Amino acid sequence: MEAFLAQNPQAIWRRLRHSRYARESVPAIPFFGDIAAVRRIYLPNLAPFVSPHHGILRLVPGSPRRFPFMKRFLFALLLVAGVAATRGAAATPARPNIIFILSDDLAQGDLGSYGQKLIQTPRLDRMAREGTRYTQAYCGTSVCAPSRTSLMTGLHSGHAPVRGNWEVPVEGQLPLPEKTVTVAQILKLAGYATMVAGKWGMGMFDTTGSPLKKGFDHQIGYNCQRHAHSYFPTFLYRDGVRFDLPGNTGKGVGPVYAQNVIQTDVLQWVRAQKEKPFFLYYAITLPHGAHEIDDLGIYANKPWTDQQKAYAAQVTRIDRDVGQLLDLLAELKLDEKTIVMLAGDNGSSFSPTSEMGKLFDQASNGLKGFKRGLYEGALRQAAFTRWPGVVPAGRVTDEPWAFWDFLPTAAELAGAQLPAGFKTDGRSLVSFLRGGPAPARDYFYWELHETKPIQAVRFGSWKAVRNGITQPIELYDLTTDAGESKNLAAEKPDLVARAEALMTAAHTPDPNWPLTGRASARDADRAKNTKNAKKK
Ligand SMILES: [Ca+2]
Repeated sequence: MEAFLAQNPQAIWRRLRHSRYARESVPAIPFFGDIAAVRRIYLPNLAPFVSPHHGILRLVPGSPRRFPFMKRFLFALLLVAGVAATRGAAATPARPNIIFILSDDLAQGDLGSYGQKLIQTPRLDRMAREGTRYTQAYCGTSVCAPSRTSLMTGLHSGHAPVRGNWEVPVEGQLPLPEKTVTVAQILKLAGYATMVAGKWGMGMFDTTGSPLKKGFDHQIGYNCQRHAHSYFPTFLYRDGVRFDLPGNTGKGVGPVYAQNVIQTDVLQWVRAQKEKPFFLYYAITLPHGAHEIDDLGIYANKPWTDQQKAYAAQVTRIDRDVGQLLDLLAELKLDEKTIVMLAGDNGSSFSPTSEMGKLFDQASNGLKGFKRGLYEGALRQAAFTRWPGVVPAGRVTDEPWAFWDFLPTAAELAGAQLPAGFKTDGRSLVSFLRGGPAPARDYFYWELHETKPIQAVRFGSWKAVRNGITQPIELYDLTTDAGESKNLAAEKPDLVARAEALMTAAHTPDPNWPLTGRASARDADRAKNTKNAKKK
């Protein structure tokens, strides 16, 4: 093989040089091995014809493409790729740009690719077709702050420092502790430029949970989740510094739509990234309530309520804005250097019998439950990944993964070192993203501290839910009953015992998050916030 590597490229190059040239390039070849080895051994001879990006080999326009030559050429490339892969695949990381778009409360059933008919999402549907769509992608847990904490920290909600929405006076949420490491810190250390846009919700700027202390170079948008309930707020933050949105009152529609300000900043920042790979965490606040928008667009004359029109317009605005971002990647020729993942942060926020649920029939997309619960409708996300040439296009998979897998996935893609002693509950999805099977694991675990603490665990196709520590464990077989309608607990006591043991093992006790009720400090903060709200 060494002889082949040393000599055959020369022979191929000679033949290519004397063949006819075509204007179009041929499709890219995903490359799974050591790109540095290919560059070193192969490209010096074939540089005019091969454009190497991170993990991709593509013939450049003008390459010869007559079939007999091309067939041999591609064959030789694949051989080299295979040889290089066996020479130490992990030696040089691909280091793509990484974009994670997290929509607040977007549900599977909101999108055309999951069956929505009334709300238009052509660009997101195309994104799903151009990549892989997941039917069993699980959020961290089914409300904002703990779900995002799981995404950022690689920890499930039995280990994470934030396991519920805890508002801290006068603005912001319970901060991530100083010692908690985020994916942004890991990527920043690995040389990535980092940005967070939209809503943060894991600590104000003067706390240990500030995004600027958690690995982000640049920030635009809201910090506090409550502040983000207004789409026409009086101010936003850029790099932790407050700036006004003139004319807005924070009460209903005003002149400046916050998402427009945020989107403009995101596009500018991406355009400016030339030196380093980048990580963009785009936590879009739409379509969470309040359902406010600056333009109802194609829904203005629909025979729907104002809230229904605004909600549909919010979802379609996500579609437009994500489309603009994807268009920018294409313009900057970053398509094949950039992995884009998109997900909702929890299931639909609506009951199927609500004003939205009834019209759009999207609330749980055939599943049971919605936001603030732990049934599948609360946990399964609208989610897809696009990375042309690497992530298979048109793949739809029902293999499960969860938000806490993102950190180890991003770290592997970036070739980043994890800090000594760092522990994650996640598994790297890199092989799964590229078309392989999802990583094996013993179980997925969730807890949620809203009105009363609740827990759920999935092991294999079994799903167990406990709606309170004093409540009985319910057991469902997801292979035959994804809608969790038939509780099999009485028939399967051994599996119930196993579920209980997993729930116990997965929950690390934390004084902030007792399974028996609410922490008194949290109640005290809530009382202060209520008092402040009355004063206003
Ligand atoms: Ca949410």
